[in-house]
Amino acid sequence: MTYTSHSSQDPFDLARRAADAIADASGVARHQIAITLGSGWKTAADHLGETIAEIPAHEIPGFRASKVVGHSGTIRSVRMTDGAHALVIGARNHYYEGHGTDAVVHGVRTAAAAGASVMVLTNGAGGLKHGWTAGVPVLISDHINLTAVSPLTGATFVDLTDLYSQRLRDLAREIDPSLDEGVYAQLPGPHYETPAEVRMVKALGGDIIGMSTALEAIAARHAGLEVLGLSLITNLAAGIQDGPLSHEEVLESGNDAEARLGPLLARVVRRIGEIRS
Ligand code: 8IG
Repeated sequence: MTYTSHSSQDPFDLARRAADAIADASGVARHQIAITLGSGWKTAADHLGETIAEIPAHEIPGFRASKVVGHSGTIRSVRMTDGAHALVIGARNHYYEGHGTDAVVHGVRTAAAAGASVMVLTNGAGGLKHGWTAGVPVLISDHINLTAVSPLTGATFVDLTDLYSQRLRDLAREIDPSLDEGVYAQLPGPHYETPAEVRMVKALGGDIIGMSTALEAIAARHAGLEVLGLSLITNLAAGIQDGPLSHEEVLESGNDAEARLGPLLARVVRRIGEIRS
């Protein structure tokens, strides 16, 4: 790290500037925990506490409003009941948007620069495990990165054992013992899978299919963050469910599940805060 020359193009430098802009706009110097909101999780953060500031993503260096319907496009600073601050990132960049992996993991790097030690990554995803239905939240236990890229460059041989923290999964299950878990497979998208590809992922050991979280988790670990991954199963993956997949359907089951997700997320995040302090 000390040998790197930091130009203004440096992604870590950009994350530092984003964190400074968030601190300026919110008046909150440090955010202890950060949460990225995926499809279906949009209103879940409303239960966390008092929103101190809500900033349009495009006003913060390196962020852009997501083009995906169902993503809020803002960065929020929320004060929780215990006094800790949560950074709620409602502006995710997906790999399929074509801006490269640095854009994809900018939120995670900004979270680390803002002082966070825990990164909660949420998403909407397709489910492959027998017995799962649309609208059920599950914990991510591990991942298979099928994008063929890494957000890291150079000799950054980061260890990914226990990437999705066992400690945080245990804690989430103390709150909701019914939470199942599974292996998240990230594909580049933006198209959904063919039924044959879904069978492939299943054969490889994947239980959840999505387009966002594995790359972010890798960058989070590299940045020193402890990761909790939560997927909302918004649809059964192609070939597992009857009939074709539609984004509208995905949004709909997200909306239906939000009543359960909000309290769940709030209780998990607060509990993480209690354990930390
Ligand atoms: I929401 O079935 C959502 N995102 N790759 N497959 C992939 N991504 C998804 C899916 C799905 N559902």
